[in-house]
Amino acid sequence: MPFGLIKFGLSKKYSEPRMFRKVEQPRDAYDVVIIGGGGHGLAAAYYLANECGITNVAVIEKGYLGGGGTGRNTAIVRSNYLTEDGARFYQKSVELFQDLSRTLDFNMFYSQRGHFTMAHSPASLRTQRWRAEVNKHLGIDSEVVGRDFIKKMVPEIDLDCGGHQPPIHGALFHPPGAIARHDAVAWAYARGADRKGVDIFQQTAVTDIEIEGGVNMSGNVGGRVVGVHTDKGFIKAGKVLSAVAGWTPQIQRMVGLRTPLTIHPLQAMVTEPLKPWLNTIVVSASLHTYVSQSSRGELVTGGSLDPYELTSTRSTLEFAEGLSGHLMDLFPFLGDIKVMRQWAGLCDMTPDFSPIMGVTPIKGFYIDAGWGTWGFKATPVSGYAMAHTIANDADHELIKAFNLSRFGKFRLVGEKGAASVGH
Ligand code: PYC
Repeated sequence: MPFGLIKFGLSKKYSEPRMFRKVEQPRDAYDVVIIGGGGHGLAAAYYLANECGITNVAVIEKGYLGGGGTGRNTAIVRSNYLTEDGARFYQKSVELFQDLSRTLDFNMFYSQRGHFTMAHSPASLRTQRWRAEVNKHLGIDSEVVGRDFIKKMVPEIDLDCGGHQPPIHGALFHPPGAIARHDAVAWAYARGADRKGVDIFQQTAVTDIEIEGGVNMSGNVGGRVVGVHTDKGFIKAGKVLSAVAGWTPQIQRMVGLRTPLTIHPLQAMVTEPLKPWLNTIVVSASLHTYVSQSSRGELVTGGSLDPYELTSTRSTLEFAEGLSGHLMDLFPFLGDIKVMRQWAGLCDMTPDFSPIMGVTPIKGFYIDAGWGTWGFKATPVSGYAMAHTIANDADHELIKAFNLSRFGKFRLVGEKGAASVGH
C-alpha cells in the first residue's frame, strides 16, 4: 500500500475531507425550502445561491443525495428535441453541462460522443428529418445520415438486425450527444450549494406542507405556503420547491394540487467492462434499446418503460432478457457478455412527454416534475430556470411553455417523437 495512503488513513491531521457540512438541525425558518436532494433540487439550490443571491436555503432529502432518478439513469445528455420549446430548453442544458466540471471544479467525466437515433422505418426517418430541421433552425448540430455513415462510425453494428427486426434505414446524428458521471453531478451541485451557505439535510422526510388560505369558496386550490413539516420539526418558509420526480404525487397531495402525472418504473443495466469499442451513443426507439460505453468500459444500457403504473424500484429478469435480445439484434457479438448489475428508477410521466415546471396556483409553491425518461439531461437547466423562477416569482422564459396550466388550456408540448425510450 502506498505510504501516502497509510499516512492519510491513520493521521488525525489528514482526516477524511467531507464534501459538504453536516448540519444536524434545520433552522426555524428559511427563505426557500427545496424538497428533494437529487440533481434538480441541488442544482436549484446552487443557482439560487450563486446567481440569485438567495443563500438562506434548505434542501430536504428523505434518503441520500442523488439516490433517486439522478443515480438511476443511463446518463445521456442531448438536445435533439422535436419542439422549439423542448430543443431550446435542452440546448441551454447542454451548454451548461459542457462547462460544468470547470464551473463547479468537479470532474463529471463529461464525454461528448455523438448520439445516433436509429430509424427502422420510413415513418421514423421522417420524424428524424423533422427533428433535424427544428434543431438546425435553432443552431443545434443534428443531421439525418444514411447507412454508410452509420457503418463508418459504428462498424460493429448489424444494420440488418440479423433479419430479426426491420433494418436500419438511416438515423438522426447529433454530434453534441454526451454522457456524464451522474452521481458526480449531484455531488458537485451539493458541494457548490453548501459552499454558498445552503443547508442540506439527508435522511429527513417532509411529512406535510402548511398552506394558509388553501382551497377557496369555488373549490379552487390556492392560498400561500407558510412552511413544511418534517420529521425534524416544522420549518417556516414562504417559498417551497418540490423537486422529487417519481414521488411528486405524494407531495402534490399535501398541497391539494392535481397533475396528470403517472408513475412507471424504467429499468437499466450495465455489463462487465470491455475494451473500448463503442465511441458513440446508440439509440433505437423501435427496439426499445439505448447503449453507450462508460469510461470504465461497461456498456450502460436501458429499455422501455414498464407498461404499468408502479411506485417501486424493483428490477426484473424479463427486462434483462428482453433488452439483451434487442442488444444482440444490433450487436450480435455481445452474446457472451455478462450483465453485472440491473436496477430501476421511477419516471413521472406526463401526457405530452414534456416536464411540468414553474409557479402554481399556490403562492410560493413551485413544481419541478414530469421528468419521465428525460430528467438527467435537464439537471443544469432545470436548476437554473427554477432558481430564477423562485427568485422572481414568475416562470423563467425557458420554461414558460411547461407550466402546469398548459393542461387546462390544451397547449401541450408534444415531445413523444423525441423520446429515446419506447412507451
Ligand atoms: O432521453 O436520451 C434520453 C434517454 C435515454 C435513456 C432514457 N432517456
